[in-house]
Amino acid sequence: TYNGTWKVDHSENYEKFMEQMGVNMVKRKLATHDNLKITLEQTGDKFVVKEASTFRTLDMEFTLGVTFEYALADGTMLSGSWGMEGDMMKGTFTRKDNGKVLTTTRAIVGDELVQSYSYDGVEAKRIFKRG
Ligand code: MYR
Repeated sequence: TYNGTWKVDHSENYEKFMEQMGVNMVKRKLATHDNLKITLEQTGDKFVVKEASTFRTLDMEFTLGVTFEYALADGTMLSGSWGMEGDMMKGTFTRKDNGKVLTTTRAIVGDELVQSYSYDGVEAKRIFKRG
């Protein structure tokens, strides 16, 4: 189950990923220590998400397979949806400013939540522990 609170523990290639996304250096440095915390609560196809970081706090919800909009911390708007492939969450989102696609997955691996990100040929991971 994805339910619970997850705190980022470490990241892989996340700075390169943000660079590819066009995030400037100052914000990348700050984002490296964003203390991202995500609380997920799934009921059937519906997820309630609480996001907290040094940048902001955000409450939102989405339904699997249903398109929604999501603003990144820098204001970049994405539109897309999450789905399930087996036990893995798979998200496909399109940037509204340039039409490019960002894909992301969430999987529970052991006692960690691993989120992968892919954009324009660059991949990254963030690994979360229950908190
Ligand atoms: C959620 O389930 O947490 C809400 C929807 C997430 C949409 C996709 C998130 C991509 C985040 C990419 C971070 C990029 C930073 C430059």
